[in-house]
Amino acid sequence: MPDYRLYCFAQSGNSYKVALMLALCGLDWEPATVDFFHGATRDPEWRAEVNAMGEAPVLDHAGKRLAQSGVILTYLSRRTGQFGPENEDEELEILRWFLFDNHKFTSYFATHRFMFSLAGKPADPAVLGFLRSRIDGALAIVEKHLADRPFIVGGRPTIADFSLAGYMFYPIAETGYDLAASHPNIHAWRERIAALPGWKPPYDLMPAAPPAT
Ligand SMILES: N[C@@H](CCC(=O)N[C@@H](CS)C(=O)NCC(=O)O)C(=O)O
Repeated sequence: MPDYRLYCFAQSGNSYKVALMLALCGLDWEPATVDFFHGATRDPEWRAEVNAMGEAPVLDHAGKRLAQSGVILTYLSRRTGQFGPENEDEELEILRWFLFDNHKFTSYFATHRFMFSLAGKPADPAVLGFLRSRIDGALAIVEKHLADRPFIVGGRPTIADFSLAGYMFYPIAETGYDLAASHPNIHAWRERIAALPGWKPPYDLMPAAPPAT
């Protein structure tokens, strides 16, 4: 049995953050697919047994069960000694970007993508418009940050990159964002991440959940 078990699904960029870390660290892991589009994370039994917060990803390792991608990334970097901070300043900087990512970057980008292409029903244009305005603001902040540095923290790839990049590798038809055309620094950064040994895109790392019906 593999050392790590990740409750995940390929459409989940939050899961991809962790799957990518597991792959880049060369760890022995297996996915446990979450049937997200048919309500798995809202099922009271799933919440009681797997994650009371009703979210993927969840990682099982050595008798521990961990949720929240930022917590899991921190745990894995501590366990492996890879992609973590080298001092307290970097630790705080990574935490700062995790919080920004979870609140402003991933959250709006993922919600927009879900409504835009995955929900299985037409989205309200006003809601999409609002989300796009929030996303554009967050993308601009990351674009500027990456203007004069190769990675988010410390000049080398860290778990901060894997958090922020969670939704950066999905097809344009899914996200509605052509980042290569609109955000050259973000595009160059994701190319640097994609060049890391062991990198794979989300649909090659995790099984897809059956789509909404
Ligand atoms: N902050 C959480 C977000 C996790 C999250 O929102 N996961 C989505 C899938 S990508 C989910 O399970 N959502 C369930 C729901 O909102 O009902 C993390 O970083 O792990």
